[in-house]
Amino acid sequence: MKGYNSALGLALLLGVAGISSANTAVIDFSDSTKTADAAVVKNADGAVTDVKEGTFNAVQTGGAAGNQYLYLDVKDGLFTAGKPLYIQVTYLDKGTDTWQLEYNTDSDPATLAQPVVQKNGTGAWKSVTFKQVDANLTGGQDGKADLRINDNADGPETIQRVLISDIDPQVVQFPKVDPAHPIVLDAKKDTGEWEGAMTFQLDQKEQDAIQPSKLEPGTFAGTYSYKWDEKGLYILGEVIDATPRLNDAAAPNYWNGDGFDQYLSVDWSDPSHSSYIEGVDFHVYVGLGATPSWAIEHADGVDDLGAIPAQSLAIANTDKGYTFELQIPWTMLNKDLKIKERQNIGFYMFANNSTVTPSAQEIALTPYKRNGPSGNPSRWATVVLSPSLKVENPTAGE
Ligand SMILES: [Ca+2]
Ligand SMILES: [Ca+2]
Ligand SMILES: [Ca+2]
Ligand SMILES: [Ca+2]
Repeated sequence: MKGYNSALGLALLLGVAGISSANTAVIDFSDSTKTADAAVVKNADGAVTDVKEGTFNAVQTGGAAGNQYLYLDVKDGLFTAGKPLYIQVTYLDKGTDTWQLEYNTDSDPATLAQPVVQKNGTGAWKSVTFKQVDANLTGGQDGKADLRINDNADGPETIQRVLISDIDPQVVQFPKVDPAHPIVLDAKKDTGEWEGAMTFQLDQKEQDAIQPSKLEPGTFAGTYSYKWDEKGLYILGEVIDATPRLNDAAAPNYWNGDGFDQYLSVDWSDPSHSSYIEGVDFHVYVGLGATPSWAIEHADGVDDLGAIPAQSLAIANTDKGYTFELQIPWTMLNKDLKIKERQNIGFYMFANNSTVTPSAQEIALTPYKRNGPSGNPSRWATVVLSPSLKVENPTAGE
């Protein structure tokens, strides 16, 4: 979690998107005055102990077979089955063992929420926000619990807070391009051009969708900044890469090497839809090899667009990797598309790294720990296209 405040995220969505009713339950072991509509269930295999880590109170699971759970009961009827449910868990990244979230659905009272969390022993508090679209919290677990943290009996988990909401606590805004400082695609960050942008910092092993992560500290990291205007979506990538621009993937599979995947849904009225709708949902493969190239996957297939034209991309090698500025024109996705201020879009991305030739997607860093975004918009996050020129919470990522 990098400077990201979930309460602010909720406030932003309420204020910016005008959604008037959010239901949220929270159990906060660090500040019990914030606990609402959720309680621990003391089953025999869920005997947690109170602990203090730094200045934060938390609970710790047993860590061994027979006592490996933290069970939670959410207020009955608070959440409607079939709507997206967001479950944000704040945990201590201590040890290199694993844990997983299990929640009540109609088919299984202990359905696994992907992904299983792999810890990396940094000793820092981290958070992960699961998005599930099949939850039905009917108290199907022991003691009428609705969900549980399973420490996988491979070492205990220290949990500070669990927040459950039917709106995304991670919602972020992309600011609008400042007409006084237009974005010039020249692979240079000029004064004012990218000021106030939404920025994702990707440099952690736990951000890697491919686990166990091959990320070696210092060899690959990226800062990806976003703005928008009526013409398109703008992306600045400042990438550290010890093996820069390795991408010789055969068309159209430009995701299979250095570059990035950009997922976009331009009608986000239903964040739970789980297959692509033509004209709405897109997966842009951006390859940043010697000849940068792109392709768009959509409901009806994949269009190979070949080399990225100069009016859409500028890229330059740097002493540590590469820097690029890219515009994805809205009309490239859908020729009739009219994007409006304050509208929500569905969003997901991977920053891809290859260290080998022929190139491969060996590392895929993402701000959102929601596996399986390809072909499935229900795994994507919500972004507000803000009329502001500057975002209030300029960094996100877990
Ligand atoms: Ca309940
Ligand atoms: Ca564990
Ligand atoms: Ca520039
Ligand atoms: Ca590379």
